[in-house]
Order: sequence, then C-alpha cells, then structure tokens
Amino acid sequence: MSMNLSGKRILVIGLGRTGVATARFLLDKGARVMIADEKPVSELGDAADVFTGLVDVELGIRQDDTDVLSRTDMIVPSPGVPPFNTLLVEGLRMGIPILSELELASGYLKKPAIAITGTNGKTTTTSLLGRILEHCGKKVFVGGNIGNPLISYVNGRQEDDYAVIEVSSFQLQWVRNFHPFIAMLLNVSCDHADYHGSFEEYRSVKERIFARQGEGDLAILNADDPVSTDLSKGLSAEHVSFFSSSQRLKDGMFIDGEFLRYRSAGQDEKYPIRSIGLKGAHNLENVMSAVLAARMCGCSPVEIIDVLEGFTGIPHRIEFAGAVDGVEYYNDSKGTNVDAVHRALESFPGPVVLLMGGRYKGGDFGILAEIIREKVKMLIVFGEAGREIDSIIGGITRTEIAGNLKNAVNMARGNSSSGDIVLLSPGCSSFDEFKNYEERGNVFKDMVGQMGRQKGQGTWANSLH
Ligand code: UMA
Repeated sequence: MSMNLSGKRILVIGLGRTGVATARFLLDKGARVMIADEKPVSELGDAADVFTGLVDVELGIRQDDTDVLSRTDMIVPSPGVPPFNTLLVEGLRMGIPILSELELASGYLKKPAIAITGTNGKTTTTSLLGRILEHCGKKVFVGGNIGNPLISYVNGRQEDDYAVIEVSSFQLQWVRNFHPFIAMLLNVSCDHADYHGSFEEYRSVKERIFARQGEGDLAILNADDPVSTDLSKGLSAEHVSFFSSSQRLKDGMFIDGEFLRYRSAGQDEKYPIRSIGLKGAHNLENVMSAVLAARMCGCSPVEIIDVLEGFTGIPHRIEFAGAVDGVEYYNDSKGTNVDAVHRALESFPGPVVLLMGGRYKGGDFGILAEIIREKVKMLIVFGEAGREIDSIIGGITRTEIAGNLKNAVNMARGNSSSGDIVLLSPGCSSFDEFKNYEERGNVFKDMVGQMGRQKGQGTWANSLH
C-alpha cells in the first residue's frame, strides 16, 4: 500500500546502502528526513555528503538521542540495526510506526515480487532464478540483500515483468504487508540468533515472507528442513511446493539418481545433474528451488536446462574452482569477514582444509572455533594476519602457517585426499598481497586449473574467471 509521505517526518536509522537509497526515495516523495547513525557524520563520507545542506534533511542524530522521537511520524531502520537499538525500542513503545525498507518499497512495487530467503544459498538462488527468467524472455529486476535495495527500484519506472528479491531475516524484521507472489524459504539454521534474540524469533521472522500470500501464489519450502515442514501447515498460499535432497516426493522436486526430478499433478520432468554447472551438493537445493519458481513463471524445462548448464555460480563466492584427485576446491575469496567464513563452512559437510588469511580488518575469529572443530581437518593460515589467526584459533585443529596464498594452496594440495574439500575463505581482506579479492580468487582458480591440467584431469568451471 503506497502512502502519502509528503510533509511526513521520517527517521532513517543507518546511512549505509539502504539508508542512502531510502532517504533519497523519501525526499523524492516530499518527506522530511532525519538521519541517525552510530557513526559521527564526519565518518560517513560520501553517504553524508549527498545529504549535507539539504533543507529537508537533518543529519547527525545520535543513537541515544530519543528526543528526536517526539517529532517523528515513522521510522525506517536499516537491516543491520538490531531490534534492541534504543531508538527502535523507544519508538515502538511510543507507538511510532516502524517499517523496514522492504516493507516501504513493497507498497510502491507495481510488479509481482519473487522473494527468496533462508540462512544459506539466497544469493546463488536469486541470481540463478534471475538468469533463467531472463533467458526465457522475461524482464527482471534482481535485487534486495544481494546488493541493490528494492527502494531504489520502486523509485524508477518499473518496466520489468518480475522483481526477484533476495530477502534477509533482517529485512523481514519490520515487515507487515509484504506480499510476494512466489516466496521461498531455502533453509533455516541458527544463524543471526544474536540479532533476533532467539531461534524462535528468527523463525517467526522468516515466516513473515509467506504471511500475506493467497490465491494464485506459490510457497516453496525445503521438505528436509523440520522448521519448514512445520511452517508449511499454516500457509495461506494457494500452491505449496517442496524440494528435497533426501526424500522421493510425490509432489515436488527431488534427487532421483542422476536427475533432479519434478513431479506434480500431470507433470513428470527430469533435469540431468551431470549438466548442472553449479557444483556441490548444497547447490542442488538452490537449483531445485529456482526451477520450481521458474516453472511457475512459465519457463520451459528446455530453457531452464540451458541456463543450468552455463551458470557456475557467483564468482568468488563459494565458487567451485575444480576437482583434482577427488578433492574439490572452492574459491570464497569474497569471504573477507569472519561471518562469511562461518557461512562457507556451513555449506560443506566436511572434511575441509581451510585457507584463511590476508590483511586483518576486524572481527572475532573466536566465533569460528566450534565449526572448525566440527568440520576442518586442517587450517592453513597465510599472509599478514596468518600468525594472529593462528594465535586465536590455531590450537583447535591441525594448523600450519604458510607465508602467502600460493604456498597455502600447495600445502593444501599435499595434505588433502579424495573426498576432502579445499576451501579458500580468507576472513580477511586481500590488500596485503593482491589488488583486490577478485585478483586473489583468480590466482587461486588458476592454480587449481593448472593442477588439473598437469594431471590431465579435473572438472573445473567452464570459464575460470
Ligand atoms: N548502523 C547504525 N546502528 C546500528 C547498525 C548500523 O547506525 O546498530 C549504521 C552503520 O554505521 C552504517 C549503516 O548503519 O552506516 C549500515 O547499515 P546496514 O548494516 O543495514 O548495511 P547497508 O549498507 O544498508 O546494507 C544492507 C545489508 N546489510 C546488512 O543486512 C547488514 C546488505 O546485505 C544489503 O546488500 C544492502 O542493505 C542492500 O539491501 C549485506 C549482508 O551482509 C550483503 N547481509 C546479511 C547477509 O547476507 O547475511 C544479512
């Protein structure tokens, strides 16, 4: 539901990507915008420069400056602002409407939304589905948590057939009327419990993606995920589809030997796994959910298979780099913080030989202790931060220090055996050794490619970069 924002006094909390786009949108709609950020204005750089001096903007509100609330009509928090933020807690108590950017934007969205959420795999599924829809002749906007907020899209002409949106649980926190025509929940694990307070709360936030669905809508869920099957009992969507990696479903999509098989009333389709460019067992679930959505949008199996063959993932993000001697190598060079390393490790059952290092840029390596104990058979640290990482988490599993990335890769090769995963997920920036994370990832992929060629074997991504 779009609303009349003209003359309204709106408090935007957080001036990152979301905050900047939201403030722009609100100004366009004639609102007065107040901007709060935990950082002082002098540290906000370009983001603050954009709004400095504008008559309808008040910058520099502090997080504990609750006085501002007495002149606030509505609050739009950025996704990274936790619900226990003082302005939010107090605003809620005072009965001021709080809307996430997603909620605000969806009121102005004129095209059907396809929303994808889940703990892992969102970005891959969102991009894959976007590609499939484009390939079968649809015009699509692909955005949300993946990088470009929906609010900047609804400010434009909206000429697409669909808006494919990656939605994080943070963005769902302050959602009430968001109504995607297709909603997907890939999986739910205990991630982000610190932000949402408890697992129950996290789960109820995820549920909101389905809450407004009804006639003609489709909900897609993971049949192997107990939270999802439990959730599915209360859904209001007309159609509900499941996918599964471990069960044969009468109605839904599942793994059947060499194929992904989709069975539904009057339909029985097979998609050869061999020809799917995305590697790794965890990716098959992402593929199945994208296929279910694409079928709903009218894409044919032939068109879908075309894209599945060519799509090898998002570069540098848990990207399959090749397999040599039964060892699979994954490039997660974009994983430059501790959370990203955690997420990458969650994607693999183990055993993993993990390569971490580069230039330290903050974060607590200690939070990796448990997952390293569970899944990592060997940790190889490299670069400037190598010793520091070793001193914090080095004792948990066998750990070696390699001077640079190349040494680390060679060491990994010498210490891995068939069935292992070698994962470059540095948890640090690349600037000690490389121009950027792309260059670091490309060096890694080139080395894996060379190993495969030397051995005259290896199935590596069609185009390495
Ligand atoms: N800030 C405060 N108070 C706080 C927290 C943050 O004032 O308590 C300020 C920071 O000082 C900073 C700004 O808020 O100036 C940053 O806001 P933000 O953290 O919400 O980040 P954005 O730049 O708006 O980016 C967000 C998403 N980030 C998060 O959810 C943390 C981006 O997802 C998303 O691409 C972008 O909106 C556009 O939709 C990133 C992400 O890591 C990739 N997402 C998480 C994930 O994928 O797991 C959820």
